[in-house]
Amino acid sequence: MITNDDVILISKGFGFDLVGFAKVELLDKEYENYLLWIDRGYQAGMKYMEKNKGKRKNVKEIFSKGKSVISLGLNYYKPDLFSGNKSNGKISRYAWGKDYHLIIWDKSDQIIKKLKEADNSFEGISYVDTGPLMDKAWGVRAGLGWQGKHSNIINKEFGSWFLLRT
Ligand code: B12
Repeated sequence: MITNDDVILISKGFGFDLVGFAKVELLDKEYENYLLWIDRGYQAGMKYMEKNKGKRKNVKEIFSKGKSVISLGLNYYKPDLFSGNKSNGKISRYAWGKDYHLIIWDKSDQIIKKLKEADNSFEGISYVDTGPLMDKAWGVRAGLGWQGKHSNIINKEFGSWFLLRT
């Protein structure tokens, strides 16, 4: 049987800095706030944020066998500064390297493969932005940190300079 320690060890082996676990439950308060957010039109042109409401509330609608949500954080902070040349635009640090989706997809596919090798009965699916999953809400429930006023998760060690994989 896979233990939390196995998941932590394997995930950290693939470079994730934060690993947390939450029980699969309905998102209640978070879901109500998401509905308020939509009602107020904060999604602006992001039409995809209005879709699949049921799945956002109930992860079992995405993966019915799921018992736990694993939340992973990957630190992307780099101390380098912007050039200071006013003719250059500024690009957010998370976008300085290769597309993070590709990097994280690859790592998490490999993590799932390793967990399956350790215990053939292990089943899991993972998302990075691509599905109707409330990554921040799950990250908070999994103990990765708290939601700051800027709405991202802040962790005592890494601040909010990390990307989430759920
Ligand atoms: C849509 C989206 C955006 C949108 C909207 C941002 C937003 N506030 O949601 C835009 C394009 C602006 C954006 C920008 C950025 N994003 Co973005 N984005 C997402 C995405 C795809 C969905 C987020 C979501 O569900 N929003 C819905 C709202 C409802 O969620 P929320 O803001 O957390 O709302 C909660 C509370 O704020 C509160 N609340 C909200 N509204 C209201 C209203 C009322 C009345 C009340 C009482 C409460 C309340 O309750 C809500 C539920 O808990 C996630 C990936 C994912 N699938 O989760 C990445 C994600 C959140 N983004 C991320 C990042 C890194 C960024 C940027 C920093 C990138 C950059 N450098 O530009 C910026 C940060 C901007 C900011 N301050 O939010 C990371 C955050 C990692 C972390 N440490 O938390 C994520 C998780 C992607 C990832 N895989 O790592 N993003």
